[in-house]
Amino acid sequence: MCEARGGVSAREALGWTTWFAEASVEYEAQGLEVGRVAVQHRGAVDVLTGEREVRVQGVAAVGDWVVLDPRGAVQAILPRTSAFSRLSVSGRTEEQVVAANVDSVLLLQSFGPDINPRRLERYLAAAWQSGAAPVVVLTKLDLAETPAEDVERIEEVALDVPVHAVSALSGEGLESLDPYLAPGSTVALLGSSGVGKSTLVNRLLGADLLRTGSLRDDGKGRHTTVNRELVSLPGGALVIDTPGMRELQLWAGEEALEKTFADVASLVAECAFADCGHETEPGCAVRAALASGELATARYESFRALQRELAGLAARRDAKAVADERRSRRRADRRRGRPSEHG
Ligand SMILES: Nc1nc2c(ncn2[C@@H]2O[C@H](COP(=O)(O)OP(=O)(O)O)[C@@H](O)[C@H]2O)c(=O)[nH]1
Ligand SMILES: [Mg+2]
Ligand SMILES: [Zn+2]
Repeated sequence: MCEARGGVSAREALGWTTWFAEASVEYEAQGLEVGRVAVQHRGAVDVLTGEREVRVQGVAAVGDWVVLDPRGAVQAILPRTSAFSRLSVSGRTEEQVVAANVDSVLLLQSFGPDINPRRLERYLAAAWQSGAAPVVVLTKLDLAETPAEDVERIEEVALDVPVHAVSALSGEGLESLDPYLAPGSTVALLGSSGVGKSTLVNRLLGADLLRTGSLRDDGKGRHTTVNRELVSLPGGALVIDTPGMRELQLWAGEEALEKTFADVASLVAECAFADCGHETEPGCAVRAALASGELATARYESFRALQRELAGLAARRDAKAVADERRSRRRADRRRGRPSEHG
């Protein structure tokens, strides 16, 4: 491995840590090359090894560390430290990893009509599920008409998650992102199309590397980012830009929801009955908080809706697991030349 400035190896500059070194010992002993996925294509990925960039066959997420086989294909994906995922848009009950091995996930909304606490709750749930630290970034501060009120509305649902207001145009507030951009750390930018993800990356890069949407006549950003891509900033951090998502269907569990709604969860814990349905039971802390206005009705309804969504997801995952199991048993029976006993 070639040494770059300050004793940081070319691989460390890509976010390599002892976690990945330990996970790849066996592969490296076989002389196999390891690299980090920078861009995802259909059935192929662009991999940075620190010495070169290669396009190889295989499926992996941006940010993944992968082992390359000698023919130039992905042989293995090293265990992830974190992964921001969504329910696949294919219609199948599958996880789609949007960004892997990320330290912080920056959840972007732009000031003005894009400010949406309900959408943020959804992104926060996905962020808590990822294992990376969530951070909220409100963009286009230069266009904000009521910045203080917008920040307040968002802080109400962000709870202890930090909220930063920035403008990629004027540069205002950008220094507040410095703590997440330490050398070797990876941040992923997530949010609807047009919130200014690519513009922010370009600003941090100090160069117009990523395509951004020029304003259309209707004032909305165009959908321009087609690939998820990982770029290194001059300061040594790695940033994953993602294409805007029209909607984020959750791939998450109950724990992520409880972190997102820690305020609701602590009320639930105060209910007199452990299995309180928050409907008619006496001593219900949730109903009391709704009545006093301590808990906003819209937030509680949002919590219930996401809870139902995740319960539906869990049921679909269970059903799929059963179907998969039955299919693989049938295949094994066929291999043994026996008529299937499993329907
Ligand atoms: N006024 C203003 N416009 C911005 C800012 N950041 C991005 N934009 C504009 O918003 C549009 C969408 O930006 P883009 O970076 O492509 O959004 P993305 O889809 O999230 O990557 C473009 O026209 C940008 O010029 C900002 O801080 N201030
Ligand atoms: Mg973009
Ligand atoms: Zn209750």
